[in-house]
Amino acid sequence: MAYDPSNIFARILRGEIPCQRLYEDHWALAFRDIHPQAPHHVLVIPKGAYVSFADFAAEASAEEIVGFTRAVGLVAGQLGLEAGGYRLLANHGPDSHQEVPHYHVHILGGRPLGPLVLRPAPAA
Ligand code: DGP
Repeated sequence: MAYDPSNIFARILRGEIPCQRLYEDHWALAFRDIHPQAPHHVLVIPKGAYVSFADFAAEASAEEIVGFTRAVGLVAGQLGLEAGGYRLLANHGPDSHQEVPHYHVHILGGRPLGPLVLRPAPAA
């Protein structure tokens, strides 16, 4: 799938749309999810143009992968989530219900999240 530069996170990166920014460095931008599912629900996105995790894992440079991963860890730490714990989630493709085609990691935390529960499969 080709990268669509008009996606909403690309527009946030270009400053065309506001966000509740928590962290930014050379590799990543972190901001609060517009529909929070937990007391802390933050999205961390790479600065580079990658559609999803699969694209990032295959195409990003080692520096980008390290820089981005460190940024995710830094943000989780800055939010004070290390002791209590947090969940990382990245959706890839239609079965995952990925909505925004720019790679992003969700950081979820701030309360006990319970086990990961998915919707049951629709009846055949
Ligand atoms: P996903 O399903 O993994 O693609 O999650 C996309 C998330 O992005 C979803 O939780 C809602 C969030 N989101 C969508 N549009 C915006 C926006 O304009 N601003 C912010 N802050 N979050 C957004």
